[in-house]
Amino acid sequence: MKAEQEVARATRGMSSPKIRDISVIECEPAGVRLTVVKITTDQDGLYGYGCATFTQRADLVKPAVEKYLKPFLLGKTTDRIEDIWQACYDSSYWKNGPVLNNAISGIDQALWDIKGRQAGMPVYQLLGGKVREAVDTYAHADGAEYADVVASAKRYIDQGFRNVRVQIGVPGMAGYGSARGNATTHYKPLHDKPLFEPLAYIRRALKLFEVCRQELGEEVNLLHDMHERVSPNQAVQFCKDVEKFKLFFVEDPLSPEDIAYFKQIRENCATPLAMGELFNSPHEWQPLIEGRLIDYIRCHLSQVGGLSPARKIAILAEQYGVKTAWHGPGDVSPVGHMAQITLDIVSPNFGIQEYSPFNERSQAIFHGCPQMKDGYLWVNEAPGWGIEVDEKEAAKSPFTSGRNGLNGGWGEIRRLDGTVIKQ
Ligand code: GCO
Ligand code: MG
Repeated sequence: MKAEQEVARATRGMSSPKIRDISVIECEPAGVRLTVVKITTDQDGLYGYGCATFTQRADLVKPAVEKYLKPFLLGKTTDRIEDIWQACYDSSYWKNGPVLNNAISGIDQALWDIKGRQAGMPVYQLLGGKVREAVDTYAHADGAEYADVVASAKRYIDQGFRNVRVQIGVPGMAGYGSARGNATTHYKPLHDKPLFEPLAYIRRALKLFEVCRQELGEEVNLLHDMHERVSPNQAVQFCKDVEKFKLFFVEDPLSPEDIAYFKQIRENCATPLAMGELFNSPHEWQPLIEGRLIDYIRCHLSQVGGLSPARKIAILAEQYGVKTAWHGPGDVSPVGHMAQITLDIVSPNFGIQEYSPFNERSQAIFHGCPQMKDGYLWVNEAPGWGIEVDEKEAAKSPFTSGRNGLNGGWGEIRRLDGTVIKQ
């Protein structure tokens, strides 16, 4: 190592690095748009990465970072993570929206990465160190038919997973989380868009849990994502009806607009409830946690503004006996996954972590992805997030306009009569 580099490394942590540049890395490994913010400091070789992925409106996050946060932050010290978070949050006056929160998350997580690299420690050490060895996860089992879901779940159980989310296709319909299948149906929708009817889905899902318990036994933990597809009263009934299957949790039975109905679900059953991936504002998670109306808070870290606010949510939840189950789909970058498993490993009230495998393209771009073994994710032990982004590889997988030409935006799903439903 060159002498100057040694000096630079030795003096890190003593002097205050200043933000010299902020750039946005965009890539689309295997069809999923990922956005990562890079902060470079005035200290030799000291930089950091943060996840700012909002796949459905990905193109808007970059200008939010480059046109607004970058000029605001250039020259500021990286020492003050919380102070920077507060200043960015307030500087738009109107706030708590997904684009701006993601932009702030990119900055926030990059600053934590820098802090870890300065200290020569993984970020979990800066948050107090591990309270467990590794992070228990759940995998996604799905299929067009019951037998396909069971086979898919068995494959994960054989790999060592103790927890499996099960989703079944609804013939002729655009259900969430599984293939649609080729079954012919009698439906005659009054439109040519993807179709969904809540009651058809509910019947399939209830039967699925019965089949899964028969075929997979009692020991495996089963989870299910309703993806806010039914009416509030249907959600109350559904949660009541599935109580007997002893699910690990039912996720998103209600949409964020309908969270007041959680009270009714609670009054009717003890089915464990998870909610939060769509939340952007404290007004959404506070009442559910304080009212003990859910069992698992599962915000999407970058949608709430990064590691700093998510850590506060975890601590708030701990006070009320609510556990964490951070949102971990494919549309979180490996940097974002490291941020959430960092929280998992330091939080006493960790519940479970959603797992999405890091595909080959993603691993070519992001070096140092967390390792999966027997259903457990292991944090990277290198300083910061322990992840290096290969920008040349990232450039080989640029954003595309997507299969539907909507740049990552989702199309519409309609009921038989043409009414748009929540996705
Ligand atoms: C989940 C989610 C995802 C989201 C996706 C949106 O629980 O994993 O519901 O599958 O739909 O992240 O882009
Ligand atoms: Mg979900």
